[in-house]
Amino acid sequence: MIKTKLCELLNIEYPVFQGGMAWVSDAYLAAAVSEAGGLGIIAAGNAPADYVRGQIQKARELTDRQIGVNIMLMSPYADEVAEALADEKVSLVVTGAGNPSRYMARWLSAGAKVIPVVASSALARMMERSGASAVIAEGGESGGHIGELTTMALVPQVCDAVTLPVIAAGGIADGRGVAAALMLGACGVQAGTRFLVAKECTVHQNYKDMVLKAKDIDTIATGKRLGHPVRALKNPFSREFFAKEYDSSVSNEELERFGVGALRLAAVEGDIRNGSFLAGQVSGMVKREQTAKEIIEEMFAQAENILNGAAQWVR
Ligand code: TUI
Repeated sequence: MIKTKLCELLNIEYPVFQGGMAWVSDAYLAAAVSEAGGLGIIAAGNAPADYVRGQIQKARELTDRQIGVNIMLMSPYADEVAEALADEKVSLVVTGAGNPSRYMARWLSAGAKVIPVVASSALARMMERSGASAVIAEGGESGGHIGELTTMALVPQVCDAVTLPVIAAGGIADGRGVAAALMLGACGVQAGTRFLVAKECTVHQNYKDMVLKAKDIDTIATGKRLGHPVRALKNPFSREFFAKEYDSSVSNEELERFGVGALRLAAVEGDIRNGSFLAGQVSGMVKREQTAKEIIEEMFAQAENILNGAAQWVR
């Protein structure tokens, strides 16, 4: 059994978070992951507060276990979602894609634990001072909005920068990734792409099939020119975005407009040409649709095996 301080902090059996994926991580997936002993997370993404409230209520009907909610700070609805999370007494708030300082006091006074995603040790330190319970150090191998550093470089530096528990994210899809993350100093992991193909995940089947068929080199990071790089599977949409980005005759406004609605097209419509299929570099090693329980149990059995065998290398 693998037990870390994250298990105690959050009263979970396995130190694993299911990543809050916009348009993908709904109440059904989050409840399945929490029921399986991990920490399920609902993603607010770019949705308004009413949608988020609905998902929280649904999740509370599906499970008595704790569920987190991920607030995407670049969302135009971030203010109203932040207030809704306090109002709904969400016990665990995960933040992404920005600095959540302006909301921290409100969430903490509502009794929430706050676990921000950080892409640098500077933000990790700031979050420690602001009262975060832990931080998620997410490397650029991950799907979706990404920072500059890789997981391998970021996690140990964040571990050195703070005394808080650190959760590693980006590039982790199986027990090897879990074991490696623990060796880097993390006390848990967050996985998105692997849970995207969970049987309980309600995303369009075409999205799952694209991940299941992907090879190691099948993701691409676009949007660097706009200041918010995003990793997605290669398809006509992401290739065209990439081409436009390097075309100086295309304005930033035109580029922004081109991306609007593409996440919904991928997740809801399964539009394999025009959708933006956010997924991590580990897509190439995600080969099977399994239940959330199977995914977690397999990941941690493998990690335990590896860690048990590791002493063979030490003389
Ligand atoms: O947030 C994510 N991944 C996401 S959000 C998302 S929705 C979206 N849609 C279209 C365009 C952009 C986003 C899809 N995937 N991951 C967490 C994450 N947070 N990765 C990197 C960061 C981050 C970056 C900078 C967190 C904090 C930060 O701080 C900046 C600052 O102001 O200090």
